[in-house]
Amino acid sequence: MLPHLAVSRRTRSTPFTSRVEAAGVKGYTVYNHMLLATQFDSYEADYWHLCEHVQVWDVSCERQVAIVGPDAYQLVQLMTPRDLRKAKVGRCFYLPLCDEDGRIINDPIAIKLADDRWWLSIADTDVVLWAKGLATGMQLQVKVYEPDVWPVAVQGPKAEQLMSRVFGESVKDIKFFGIQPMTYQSPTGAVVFQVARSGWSKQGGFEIYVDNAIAGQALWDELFQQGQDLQVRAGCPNLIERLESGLLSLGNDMGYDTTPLEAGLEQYVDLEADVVSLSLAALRQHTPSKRLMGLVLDSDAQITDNHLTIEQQAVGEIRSQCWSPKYGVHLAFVLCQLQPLGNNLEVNVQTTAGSQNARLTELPFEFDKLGLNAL
Ligand code: THG
Repeated sequence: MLPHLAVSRRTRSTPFTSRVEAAGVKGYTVYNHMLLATQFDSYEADYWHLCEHVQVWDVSCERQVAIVGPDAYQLVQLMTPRDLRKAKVGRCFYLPLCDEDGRIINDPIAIKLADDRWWLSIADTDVVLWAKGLATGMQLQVKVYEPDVWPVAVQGPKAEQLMSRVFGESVKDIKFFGIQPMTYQSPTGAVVFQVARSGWSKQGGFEIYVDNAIAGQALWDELFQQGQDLQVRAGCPNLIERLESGLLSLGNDMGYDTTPLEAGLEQYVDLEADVVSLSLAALRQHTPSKRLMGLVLDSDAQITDNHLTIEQQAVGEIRSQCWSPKYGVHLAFVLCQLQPLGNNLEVNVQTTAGSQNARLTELPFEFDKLGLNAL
């Protein structure tokens, strides 16, 4: 018998769990102490459907850490090395959160809802505890809590078409990483949800921050009714799609063992900014010893070992990997040790067909430059 996940109150369900199960979910992971679907059909079938149609994802596990009060900006800025002084209300920001050594604690999407109200839409670590500790220790005037908000993502090339049927044409005016309140006419009356153009795929789409479970369930059902002819399906973040798109997964690809400069997130670090941030002093002094890179293995043999070697010497490890049906190669995110690696871009990977050569490259993958064409 396959091991199964025992679900209890600790492995929190969501308002959509019964619907996800009715849609035939095949696997779960636990993320922020909450259920997250990993698979409905095969990874590959889920992938092709996501790239061609539209999916509705229960991403309730992207919990919100609300930071509310006159010192809200100060606390968010303390937690991130990204300069947020010019952040505007109604915008989302991808942020590394880093500790005093510059190590990554989380990589949320921060949402500025008002000057004194931020949400951090977090990845899988307990940011609320750290944020509360900082607020108490620094005597900041803020409330820090996890509100009951259950994000629903609508992803895929037909997402805009489906969303405009449910929320009206004006949903099309939301720009990438913009967020605005949108009205949904639920069977029990009008409700307003924050809607952003974002999501953990590069197929286009939106995220709806559901803060009313009953209306949210009606919205879920409405998305499926309105999307029938668009072949809408329940889905979830997809391993293949996110590797092809270069989206990092905290705890897999980077985390407490990496700084944003090692994880390739330097574009979200403002070393020169004159702001009060816990990690900036350490990051200014920091010389990276590792680098998260892409790996292309032109073979369909299975990878049997996570180590990358050059002449038997370990130079890095595979953090996430998949078979890309679009490019006909294995793709991986690998954490390389810069000292033994040097300038080498050719490494060995152990597979069921023996030791094979693989190429290292910068992330995100540039398939054109790699000479890889979609099959
Ligand atoms: N949506 C919401 N919350 C989340 C995620 C999400 N919380 C957890 C996790 N995902 C956080 N991690 C990421 C990682 C990448 C992106 C979003 C969240 C992302 N990156 C784009 C990119 O890399 O191209 C854009 C970044 C930018 O231009 O600023 O979208 O998915 N609500």
